[in-house]
Amino acid sequence: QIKDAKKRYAAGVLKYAQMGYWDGDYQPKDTDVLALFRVTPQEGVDPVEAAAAVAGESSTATWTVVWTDRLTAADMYRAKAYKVEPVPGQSGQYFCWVAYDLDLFEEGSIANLTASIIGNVFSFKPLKACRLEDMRLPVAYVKTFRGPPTGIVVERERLDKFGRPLLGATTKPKLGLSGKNYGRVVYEALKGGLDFVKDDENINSQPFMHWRDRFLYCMEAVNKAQAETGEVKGHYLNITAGTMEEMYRRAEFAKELGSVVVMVDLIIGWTAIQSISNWCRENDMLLHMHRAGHGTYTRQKGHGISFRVIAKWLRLAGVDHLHTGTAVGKLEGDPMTVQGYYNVCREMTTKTDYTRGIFFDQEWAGLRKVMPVASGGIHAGQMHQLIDLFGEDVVLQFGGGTIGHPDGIQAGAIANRVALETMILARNEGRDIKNEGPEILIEAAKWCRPLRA
Ligand code: CAP
Ligand code: MG
Repeated sequence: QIKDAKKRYAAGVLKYAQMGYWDGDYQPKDTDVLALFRVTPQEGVDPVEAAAAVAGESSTATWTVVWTDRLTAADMYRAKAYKVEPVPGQSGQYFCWVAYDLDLFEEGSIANLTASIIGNVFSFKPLKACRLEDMRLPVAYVKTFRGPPTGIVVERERLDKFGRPLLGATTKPKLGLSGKNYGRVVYEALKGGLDFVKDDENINSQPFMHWRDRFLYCMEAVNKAQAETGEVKGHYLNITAGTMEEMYRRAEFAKELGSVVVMVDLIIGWTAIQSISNWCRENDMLLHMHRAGHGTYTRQKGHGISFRVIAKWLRLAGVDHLHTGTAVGKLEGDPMTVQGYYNVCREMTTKTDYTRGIFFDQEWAGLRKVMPVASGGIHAGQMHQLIDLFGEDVVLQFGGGTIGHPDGIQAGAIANRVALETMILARNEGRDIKNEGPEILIEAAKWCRPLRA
């Protein structure tokens, strides 16, 4: 591949810069879509040429000049790479900034945006690797999306829960429980003090438990726990299915049963996400987004897409909850980078912050906020760290950390609720929870047996 890229470059085939896809003097317009790529050019490929190639292949270009360019307003439609800088400490990698005219994109369609921005470029021969690090979406474009159907403010009002993170748990084991046993897990966890229980990513409608049974038993558990505790409770009913028609059918049934929330997974695709988001908006339903599969393209630092970009696209597409990582749990994640994802979900203007990986100011233009979800191998003993890192607008989700409690599921939920409320109280009283956290938990464990266990 390297040889071929060199040969093609030498033969003058790869002259994207000359074709007008590089302009070092370009001043991006307020209405431009901006993208920052981390590019690793093949040996012998000039970084500016690589940046121009990215701009070219993600907008109008093909590998050679075509006569039909002259039949369009070609200069306006050509994306422009306008800045290239070596990535500090990473030899052979370059940050490349590219500007796209707004007219290159259809309004309100993530599918259309992504077909350009992550289209051909990621398998392009002159590049060894390519990663989409961040994007600036202009206000004019943001306004063509409807965003989260509910948002944090309205969610808290509907649930009547304020001033603390929400608590959840993923039902375990992931697969194999019958409907009745599954419903018992949900009831125990909600009765013990959780706000939500969650279907796992891979539970849909399998031979051991059909979706209708799951929905019926879960909602029976929700209703019983609500009646007994006097609190609003929910279970994220996973409506992910093989077709859109089937997803709507399951969503309608969830609504009929009185659920406040439905769940889908990132793997259903952008168009399906936007469609179900519209359904949630029309039906006053929260939309919980799990992110199965994201690690296949977000984890490698040199190739793929940063999750901060996925989070931006999902805020536009319109989800209410989004799994955004824990930094302290079982799944990989650097605390600063993960905080950057939380900022994308929760701020009305996401400010440039290089320490958190945010390369552009992003104006959300009134789009509602997304409630981030911390999940994956966390437990009550980390409560101080989680609150210190993520604040109070977050769902803290302890699956194994509830259902794995030695004294049972209700005890697990009590331990989490007591740890949470104790920590919020301590923080509100001005205690330094980051450093005194373990001590605060030990104090509460003196009077709370489930927490002690
Ligand atoms: C968590 C979880 C979630 C992960 C996904 C699991 O269970 O249900 O799928 O949180 O990761 O299957 O691992 P535990 P993320 O609480 O028992 O670990 O939230 O980062 O997308
Ligand atoms: Mg899971």
